[in-house]
Amino acid sequence: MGLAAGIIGLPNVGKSTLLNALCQAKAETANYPFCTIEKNIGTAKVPDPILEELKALLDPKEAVPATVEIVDIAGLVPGASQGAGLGNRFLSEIREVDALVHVVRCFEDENIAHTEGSADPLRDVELIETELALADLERLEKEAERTKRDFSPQGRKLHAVLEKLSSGLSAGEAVRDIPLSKEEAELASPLDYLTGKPVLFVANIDDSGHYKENAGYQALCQRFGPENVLPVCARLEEECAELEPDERIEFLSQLGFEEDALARLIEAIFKLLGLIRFYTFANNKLRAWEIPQGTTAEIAAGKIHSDMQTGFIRAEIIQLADLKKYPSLPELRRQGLVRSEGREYQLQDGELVHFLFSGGSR
Ligand SMILES: Nc1nc2c(ncn2[C@@H]2O[C@H](COP(=O)(O)OP(=O)(O)OP(=O)(O)O)[C@@H](O)[C@H]2O)c(=O)[nH]1
Ligand SMILES: [Mg+2]
Repeated sequence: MGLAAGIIGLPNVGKSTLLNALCQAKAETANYPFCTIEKNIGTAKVPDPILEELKALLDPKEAVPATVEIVDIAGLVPGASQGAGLGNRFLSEIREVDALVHVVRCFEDENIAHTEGSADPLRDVELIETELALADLERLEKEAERTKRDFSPQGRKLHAVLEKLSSGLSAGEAVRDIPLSKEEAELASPLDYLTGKPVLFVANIDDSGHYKENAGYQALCQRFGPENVLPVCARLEEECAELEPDERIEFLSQLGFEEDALARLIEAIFKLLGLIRFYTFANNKLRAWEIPQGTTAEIAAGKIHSDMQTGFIRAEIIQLADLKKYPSLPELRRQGLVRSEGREYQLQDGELVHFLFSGGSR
């Protein structure tokens, strides 16, 4: 599996419902806590305006979007760090993912049980964050114990960073919010800590479509910043997940939804994971590929086929803006708009790439 985002939150808040909406998956959802025990894994197609533009220019037989892996993890409850509700196992599943999508119940529905009695978005977030922080503190203690006899200069530096993380966490900060120098981050690997992973909040709102007036959504925005909170009505999105994209948008707009919340969310998860896209066009097939930012051309070629990595010669790079002016490869070449790059070149988001490798080109 490549980079993956994990859906976390209290039990019965709509995590599996959201996975089904995002990935057209068939995870079991039910109106009782701990419906999910075994994690569900899905793949979401990343909506992509550049792919659409390339499709219009190149007229391929097939166009395949990039994807992102999403894992729906069992609900956490207070005490999870001490093993409550199978907490330890679920926490270790959270440890395996690279970013967190934290679902917060902001919908009113007296028929849907809430493990804490009633929904209170900020308190609910804090319950989860406290469990994650406690698990991190435990890990920090183990790490400090394991390395306590390392008196080398590196060892001393590591002790100092662990101390810094530990006092930050004890004061209620998440590891991701504790400023670390590059050297400190390399020593302590903050991404290995649950509160060190990048996070996005999903306000699961009711199906009225008026999310701006939803008090829970507003409270989350005020606390975490509107750029980090996305409103979605998971149940409604799940219901229309199997419609054709155009029908879905029309259905939602009739209900008063002004924007495609699901598309915005998938794009936000993609960015949260630090992914970018490059495109290939070969054998009449246009395809978007997801790679971590900073991936070299050689490694990117290997994503398509291992032979292309081992036999890598060079990558020819075309920009969408140039393709719009000259929509044919020979013409682009004549205009000097096909750039050649070697194996160490780091691909940039949105580039159309043609790989040359011993034994072929693609
Ligand atoms: N009214 C309303 N109900 C919802 C919404 N989203 C989910 N639900 C309902 O809430 C219940 C729980 O949903 P799930 O998706 O199973 O919740 P979960 O967070 O995966 O729960 P666990 O796996 O038990 O932790 C189901 O009955 C859903 O239909 C929503 O936006 N509005
Ligand atoms: Mg579930």
